[in-house]
Amino acid sequence: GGQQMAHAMPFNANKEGEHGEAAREPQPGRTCPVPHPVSTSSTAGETSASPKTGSGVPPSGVCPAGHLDRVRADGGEQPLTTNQGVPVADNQNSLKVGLRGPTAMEDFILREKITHFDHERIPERVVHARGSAAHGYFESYQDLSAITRAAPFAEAGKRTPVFVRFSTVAGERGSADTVRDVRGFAVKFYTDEGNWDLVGNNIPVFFIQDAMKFPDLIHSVKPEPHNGIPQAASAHDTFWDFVTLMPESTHMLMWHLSDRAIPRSYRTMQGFGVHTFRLVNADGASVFCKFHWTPVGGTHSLVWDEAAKIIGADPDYHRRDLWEAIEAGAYPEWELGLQLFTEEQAEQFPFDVLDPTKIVPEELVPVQPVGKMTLNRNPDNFFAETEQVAFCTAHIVPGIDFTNDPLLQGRIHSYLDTQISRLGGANFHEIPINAPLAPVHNNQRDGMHRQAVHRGRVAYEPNSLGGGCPFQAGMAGFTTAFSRMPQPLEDKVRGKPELFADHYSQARLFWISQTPAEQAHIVNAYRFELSRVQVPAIRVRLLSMLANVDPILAEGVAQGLGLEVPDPMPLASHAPAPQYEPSPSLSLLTRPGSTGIKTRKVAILAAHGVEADSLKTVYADLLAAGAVPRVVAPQLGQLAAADGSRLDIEISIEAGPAVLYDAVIIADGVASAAMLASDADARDFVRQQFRHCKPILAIGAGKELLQAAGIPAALQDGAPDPALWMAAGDAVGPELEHFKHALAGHRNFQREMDAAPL
Ligand code: HDE
Repeated sequence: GGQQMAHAMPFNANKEGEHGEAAREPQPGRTCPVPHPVSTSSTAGETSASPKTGSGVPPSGVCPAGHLDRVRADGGEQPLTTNQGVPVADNQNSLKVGLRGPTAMEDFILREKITHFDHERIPERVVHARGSAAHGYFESYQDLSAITRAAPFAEAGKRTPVFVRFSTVAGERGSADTVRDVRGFAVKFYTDEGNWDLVGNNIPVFFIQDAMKFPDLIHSVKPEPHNGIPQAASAHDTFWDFVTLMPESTHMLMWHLSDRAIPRSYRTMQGFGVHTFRLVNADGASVFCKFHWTPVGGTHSLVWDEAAKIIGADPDYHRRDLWEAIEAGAYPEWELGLQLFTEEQAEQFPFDVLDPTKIVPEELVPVQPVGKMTLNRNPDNFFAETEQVAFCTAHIVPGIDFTNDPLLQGRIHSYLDTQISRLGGANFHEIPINAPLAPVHNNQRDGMHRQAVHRGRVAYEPNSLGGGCPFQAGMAGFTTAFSRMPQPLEDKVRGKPELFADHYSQARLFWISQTPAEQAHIVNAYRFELSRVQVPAIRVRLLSMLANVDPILAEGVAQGLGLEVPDPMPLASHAPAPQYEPSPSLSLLTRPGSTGIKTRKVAILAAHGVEADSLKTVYADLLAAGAVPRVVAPQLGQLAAADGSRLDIEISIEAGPAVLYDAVIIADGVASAAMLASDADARDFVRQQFRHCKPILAIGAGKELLQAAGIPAALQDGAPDPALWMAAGDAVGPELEHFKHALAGHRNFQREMDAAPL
C-alpha cells in the first residue's frame, strides 16, 4: 500500500525528474550494496591493501558480531522515515506557505531533522580524542588458573571477544595521525565474568608519578590557552616549562622523543599496561604483573621528516592503515606477555614497582607469552563504536586487581567520571559497544537514556518480595565473585617513597640501550622540540636535566641549540643510584617481526615507454608475497609500454607521494626512465625514499632516475648499501630477492649515518 501511494504522489511536486523518480530507480552501477557485517565485500579504492589475503570472516567459535547484532541497522530497500517511523515522501523541500513563502512552523519533519543534526556532536575525550578501533578476540595459550582466575586465561585455546582503540593523546578529534605523541592502546575484554579494560599506552612508563599532577601535565601539552596553538604537538613552551620542572618526567621524555612516538602503524606498536597490577588465583594467592603487547608484525616506526610530511599527505595515515589491513584480511596480531614477580622479589628491586616512571627490565623479570590477540573486524559505524566506547581502568574482573600505584589509583576514579559528561549520564554502560556479554543484574535504576525495562516491584536488597534476588554472588555457593586482596593500612600522608626520587638511572638505561641511529633520532627530536620553545631559560633547564642522563646526549642537543651544557640539575635523591647494563629489548630494532613484507607498500615508478613484462613480473612477485605494489606515474590513465601494450596507472605521484610507501622500484624502460628523470616530482620521490632509508630497486634503465636525483654514486656501484639494488633489465631475480629482504628489514638506518644528506 505504502509503495503504491508513494508512486501515486509525485516525489517532488515542483520539479519531477530532478530528485524524484530518478532517485527511486538508481542508474546501473550507482547503487551501493549494504555491507554485511561479517562477510567483508569491500570495493577497495586505490589505496586499499587489496588484494584480499583472507576471507574477512572471523574464525568460528568467537562471537563475531556478538551483542551488537540486535542494534545493527541498515536502510537497504526501506522507505525513508522520521524517527517516529513515519514515512517521508519529500526529503528535499521544507513545507512552505506558498512556493515563495515562509516555512511553516508545523513542519515537524524539517524540525525533527534539523534538531537532531544540531545535537549530533558529543564532547570529545579530554585526552586521547583522536583514535581508531577494531574488533577481535584474545586467545589464551594455556590454562593460567594457577596464577589468575581471570576468565580469559581459564583454559588453553579459550577465546574472549575484544574491542581495541588506539589513539594519540594531545590532539583534538580531527588532528593528524603521525604527530609526535604517546599512543593509547586500550583493550576491552568482554569476559564471561564482566568487562575487563586494560587501558594502556605504547610506552611502558609515564610522565608523572601521582594522579595529582595529571591535569597540570595535560594543560601544559594542550594548545596554549591564550591563542590555541599548537595543535597536537609537545614542541612549545608550556609543555617544556612544565616537564623540565618535573624531573620525574625525564625517563618518559626519552621514550617520547624516540621513534616510539612516531609509529609506522598501529599494527607495529608494542602496548603496555604501564602500572604494576596483581593477578589473583582462586585460592586468593597473588603475584605482581606487568602487561606487554608485542606486535607479531614487528615494531617499526617512521622517521621524523617523513612523519611530518605524512601529516599533509594523509592525515588519516594510521586510521587508514588499520582499516585497510583488516579489510584485506591481513589481521593484525599481538602476543600478550606477562612479567610476573612476587612481593618479596619486588622488595629487592632497585626501584619501586608502584612508581609508574620505572620499568621492570626484562633482564630482571622475563616476559612470558600467554596468549594472542587478533583484530579481524572493522567497526560498522565509527560513532556508535569507536567514539562511544568507554574504557575505564576501574573495569576489572575476578582474578585481576589493582596495586597502590598512585597514578593508577587516580585513574580508577577518572575514567568512570569522565564518561558521565562525555556520554551524557550514568547509563553509558548500556550503550551497545560498552555493554558486557556477561549478564547484568542489580538494583541500579533510572537516569538519562535508560534502555533496560526492569520488571517487578523490587529495586532494593535485601528483599523478600523478590525472593531475595538478585542475591550477593558470594552467597549460595557462587565462587566467582569479585573480592579485593587484603592490604595492611598505614597512616594517611601526602608524600612519596624514597625510591621514587631516582629520576635518571632508567632514563640512562633507555639511552644506552638504543642503537646509534636511534640515539641520533632522539638528539634530533630534542633539538626540534627545544628549537620551537621560545624562552631560552627553558632550553637551558632541559640541558641541565639531560646532563644527568648522559653527557653525549646533552652535548648533542646543546650543539643543535647553540648552547653550552650547563651544570646538571640538582639530584632529588642522594642514595646511590642503580647502574643498569644495556637492555636490548628497549630498542625498536630488536623486533623485526615474523610477517616479512606482508602489507608493506611498494611504489613502482613508471612512465610511457616502460618495459611491461618486467614490471608485471615484479608486480606479481610482490603481490604473491603479500606486499601491496602500486604502479605510480606522473599522471593517471594508462601507460603506453615499450612493446605497444597498455598498463593501468594506479595512482599519480602527486596523489601518492614517497612518504606513503615503504619502498620504491624504478621500472625498466629507456623512455620511461628519461621521462621520470626530467620530472621534479619523480626525482623528489626517490630522494625522499633514499633519505628515509627505504629500500630502492632500480631495474635496467631505471638507474637514470637515481642519477638524476643525485643518489650518491659510490653507494650505487660499490653497493655497500644493502637496501639499494640495481638490476639489469632481464635479470631481476636475485636483486628482487635482495630488495625483498631489505624490505622485510624495513629500513637501512646505516644510510643515515654514512651518506651525505641530499
Ligand atoms: Fe588516561 N585518560 N589518564 N592514561 N587514557 C583518558 O578517559 C587519566 C594514563 C589512556 O581509547 C580519559 O575515556 C588520568 C596512563 C588511554 O577511549 C580520562 C591519568 C595511561 C585513554 C583519562 C591518566 C593512560 C585514556 C579521557 C593519570 C596508560 C584512551 C577520555 C592519573 C597506562 C581510552 C576517557 C580510549 C583516556 C584520565 C594517565 C591511557 C580523562 C587522570 C598512565 C589509552 O579519564
